[in-house]
Amino acid sequence: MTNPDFISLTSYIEYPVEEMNDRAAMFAQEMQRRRTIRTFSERSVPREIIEQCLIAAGTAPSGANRQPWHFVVVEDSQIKREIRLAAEEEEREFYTNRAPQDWLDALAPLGTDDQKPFLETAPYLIAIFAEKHGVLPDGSTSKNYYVQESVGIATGFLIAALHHAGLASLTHTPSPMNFLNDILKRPQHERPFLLLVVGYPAENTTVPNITRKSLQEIATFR
Ligand code: IYR
Repeated sequence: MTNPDFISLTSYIEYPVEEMNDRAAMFAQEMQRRRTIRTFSERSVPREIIEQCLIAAGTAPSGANRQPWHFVVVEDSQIKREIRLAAEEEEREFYTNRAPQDWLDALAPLGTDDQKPFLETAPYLIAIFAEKHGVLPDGSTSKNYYVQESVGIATGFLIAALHHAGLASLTHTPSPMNFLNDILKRPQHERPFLLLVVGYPAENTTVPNITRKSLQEIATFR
């Protein structure tokens, strides 16, 4: 067994309880403002902002610290077009044949369909890949643990970071999305997890008139 290497925790900050209360409430309020949008402006966004948000995403905890995620940031309009065409093909199949009626009923309040123009209008598409296993420098493979959970948490951090920075996003999950491996030239041991559409809302963007569950509905204290 190798000796674990520990260093002193210097980054932790304890706030007085009152300040903690304020911070918790402020953050909850800030997150309450977040809405998923489906109409994006073509306005460009400096790449540095996306880079910082990705650094924040990369701080997510992960199984055995394997950090089994890879983010492909797409800015190129030709690649966006390819992604849109492939995604719309899958979505056409989904909406006309694959989706059972109960799923279509559940989606009705969101007003979604097989048209995905935002895949071309938004300045960034961030394709998030989950690494089913790692690859060591000698080419051999290493096991990853809790991959779905880890990548899900990192994606949550990313969505929160983008919102915090003042950008809007859409979690888009064309299914299946193996076409992302081909278009983005990612190896087969990386599984497309989610496609995040990022940018400014288009002018006069509307969102579904839906609500969030209350604290009482989502939490139990005992
Ligand atoms: N992937 C399809 C369908 C879809 C599924 C769920 I669950 C949503 O919350 C929204 C859409 C699409 O993107 O249209």
